[in-house]
Amino acid sequence: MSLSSRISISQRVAEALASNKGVVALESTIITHGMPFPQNLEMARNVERVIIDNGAVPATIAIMDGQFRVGLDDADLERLARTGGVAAKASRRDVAALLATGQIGGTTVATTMMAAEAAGIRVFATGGIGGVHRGAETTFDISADLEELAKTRVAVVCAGAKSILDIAKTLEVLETRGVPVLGFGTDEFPAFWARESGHKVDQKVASADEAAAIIALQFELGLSGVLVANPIPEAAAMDRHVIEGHIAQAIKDADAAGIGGKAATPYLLKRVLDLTGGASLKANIALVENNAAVAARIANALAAR
Ligand code: PSU
Ligand code: MN
Repeated sequence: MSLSSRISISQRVAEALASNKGVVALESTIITHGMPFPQNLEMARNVERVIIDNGAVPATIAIMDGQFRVGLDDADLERLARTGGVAAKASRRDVAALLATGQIGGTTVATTMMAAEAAGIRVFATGGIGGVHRGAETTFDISADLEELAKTRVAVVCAGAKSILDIAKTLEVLETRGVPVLGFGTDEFPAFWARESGHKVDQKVASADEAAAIIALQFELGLSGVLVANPIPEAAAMDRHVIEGHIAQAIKDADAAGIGGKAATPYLLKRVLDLTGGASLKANIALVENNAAVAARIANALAAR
């Protein structure tokens, strides 16, 4: 029993995997729920372009027409981007229902990892992962992304975690679940829009080759996924204290509006976007492109081993 009966891999991605080329998986909740149209479509296309420019093959993943689609073509990318928040936000618990009913779903980090592993893709680029929400001691809101990192052998390149989350608790859970966190060129765990969070990573890596060596051994030993934390480029980074103020406001607004559960992350992202007058969206796009470039280099280094 496995996911393979419900996975449809595009020809381009299948050929790349068969010839041992670097392949980078991309999630699609960031397209459906993370950004408004048309910026989401533009971002999705640009990120694929960055991966190609760095010598690897992109594989955007989504649930469509009763299948996990691995490697969307441009028409499906546009269909997904236009569907936006009307699509389901597909977490692990939603998979069977969405596949059985043929609904369209943007895959989160967790479900994108599931499909990537099943397809034989070892590297995945995203913006930020889900984690432990602030107040989780009463709400129990801890993203399924952390569980998936603990059991699925895929390396996820992200810009750390947004401080809409409790970063200290997120790092604690990653430690408990045995997930290594590699800082790409840094020993500081980045906070998505800002390069610093005040928290350290377990291991700093100086290059894609160094990251690939650890990732390859982690998978060979059958241990878990790996989180690669890659800070937002200096030029695009936002002031940590300014963004903190907006996040505090957004969390207050979410509480007042009674927003929780799977709606929490999309609501907070949208609220921060409004409060920063769109600046947070520009930074978000820049960091995703930066992660795609690093993921492509790591995927190529893994393929060359
Ligand atoms: N962070 C972002 N944009 C996003 C997400 C996270 O900046 O779109 C999405 C990712 O798909 C992530 C998901 O896997 O939110 C986590 O949601 P939850 O906290 O409900 O598990
Ligand atoms: Mn949640």
